[in-house]
Amino acid sequence: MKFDLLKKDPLSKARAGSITTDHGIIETPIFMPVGTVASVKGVHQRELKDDINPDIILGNTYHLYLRPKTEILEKAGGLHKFMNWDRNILTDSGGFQVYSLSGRRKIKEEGVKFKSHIDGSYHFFSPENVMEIQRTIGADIIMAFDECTPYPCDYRYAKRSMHMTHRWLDRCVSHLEKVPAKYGFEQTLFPIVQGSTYKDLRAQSAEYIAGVGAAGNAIGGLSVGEPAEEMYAMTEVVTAILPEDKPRYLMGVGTPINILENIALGIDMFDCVMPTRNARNGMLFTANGTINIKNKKWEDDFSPIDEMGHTWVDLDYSKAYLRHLFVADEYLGKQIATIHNLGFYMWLVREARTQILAGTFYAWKEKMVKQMATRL
Ligand code: PRF
Repeated sequence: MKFDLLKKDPLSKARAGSITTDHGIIETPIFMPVGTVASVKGVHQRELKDDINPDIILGNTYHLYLRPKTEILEKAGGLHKFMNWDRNILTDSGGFQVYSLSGRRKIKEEGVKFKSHIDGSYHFFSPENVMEIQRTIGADIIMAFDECTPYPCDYRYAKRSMHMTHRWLDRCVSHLEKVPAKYGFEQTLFPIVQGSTYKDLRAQSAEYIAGVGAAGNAIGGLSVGEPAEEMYAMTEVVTAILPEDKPRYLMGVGTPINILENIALGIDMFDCVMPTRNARNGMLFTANGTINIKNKKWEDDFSPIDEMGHTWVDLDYSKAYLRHLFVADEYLGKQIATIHNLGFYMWLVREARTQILAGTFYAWKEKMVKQMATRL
């Protein structure tokens, strides 16, 4: 994997760059649509490619390991082939889903014993077996096994957990060297900074992670319920320490405003279920604010979903029609809303990149943040 830093914004820490992997180029800043179970919910691969056009999508080790199971992915020749997606994929390690989704779980130095949210069966994740599972899934970028601390989290727990995440990282790195990639292309491991909402821990963790010298680095443990200002403060501490010549990925973030603010703080990569999940609940993101399409006020509004027309659905369908689909609980409503929201998120990060390259990012970001805070 190679990262080229193309331009730095003069008024903020925003950067435009480009990552090259065996599955192509990822232009940064980037938003990665979430395809948890080998499917970006409600979107065909053809729509994903032709209409939304991301350079990279995300999958989840936790879910894929439980279903369809690692063995099936191996037989398929890896996740790219299984799901018919020939561009980049990143898999999260399970270091978050185990805590947020599984039933009972027990965290020890050795790893985490957890209960499947699907059938209640017991399983065990360790830094070693998570590296092996991610080798078999076969994503281009794979994540270290970490513990994502909850919010709030007391200092003693956060510190102990951070040190364990660092030890787990060392185990990930040494085990990965022993297990070769399976499908003829390179896989790159990203370590994850933790440290809850404590500046000194965040700085310590960032120093440790930077010392590993990975090709890219991630920040975890944020957007778990803390106020946005606290998240930004942590991002700022960490991006000041992580190497400038490597991409930085802020995990599970966030709203369109969170994304622009974190780009301004030096983040290059984002993922979040928000555009897809909120779409299924009838919430649409636009440059002028958010829309609840189920609201009665749209009943006879025959204007296009979004005049900006980032994807064809925005211009081809009216708000009144989309509202009707939601009220009637038609699948198509969720599909259209998902394409709209993903199209909007992709536009947002691409426009941010264009503005960074033009040297006009900061003023644009300030304007957009104000505009997008509106509820329409
Ligand atoms: N760790 C991992 N995945 C994650 C997170 C984390 O801390 C988060 C936190 N927002 C989202 N996804 N492994």
